[in-house]
Amino acid sequence: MADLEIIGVPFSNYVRSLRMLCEEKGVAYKLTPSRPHTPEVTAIHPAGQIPVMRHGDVALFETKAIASYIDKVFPGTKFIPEDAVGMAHVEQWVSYGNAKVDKWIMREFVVPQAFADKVKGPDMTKVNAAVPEIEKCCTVLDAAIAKTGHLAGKNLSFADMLVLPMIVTAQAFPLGKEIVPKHKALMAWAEKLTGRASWTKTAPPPRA
Ligand SMILES: N[C@@H](CCC(=O)N[C@@H](CS)C(=O)NCC(=O)O)C(=O)O
Repeated sequence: MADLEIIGVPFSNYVRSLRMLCEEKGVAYKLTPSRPHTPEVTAIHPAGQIPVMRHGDVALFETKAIASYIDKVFPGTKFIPEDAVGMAHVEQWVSYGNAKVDKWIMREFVVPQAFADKVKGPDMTKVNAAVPEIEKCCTVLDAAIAKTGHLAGKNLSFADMLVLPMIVTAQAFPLGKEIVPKHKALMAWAEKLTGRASWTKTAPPPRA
């Protein structure tokens, strides 16, 4: 079988989610650490976002589409179930992760702080406005996880792998460190999953 290539910088949460899936399935892959909007990325993603993927003649963009492809094409444990309900639950939590968790934690909270103007500092009006929304996300995730220990059904799925990096990243910032630990099931889930080899093996190198 052709080599699987995941294209995108290792500190992207979405890149990490796909790498976790490969590690969990035991799928060998090559990581090409390209930034968004570079030629090798725009050749595949019309909006220049990472991650993108190549596998033989197949080129794909959008994390969930890539994950579905990898999970179906390669042997090993399925992290997106094949039954209708199981599959829909994974889809549901991936959509929620993208629409709400990524929006409020990454776009409205982490990015304004991590990439703040060095002189002016972060736009704390924007950051503070995200706080109640992050609280809501954590409450929703906590309630779902409290039922089975995972987001979708009782087993580890790609939905867990998509959301985990976002929840961990939130805690790298003081307000996130206050909010997330108030949610006990969510914290226990994060602690358990960050102990897995799929997490430790996909740690990005320290930023230069
Ligand atoms: N919906 C996309 C989102 C991917 C995404 O937001 N990637 C970020 C890096 S983590 C990116 O490429 N940002 C640059 C941009 O949006 O222009 C997916 O699921 O793959």
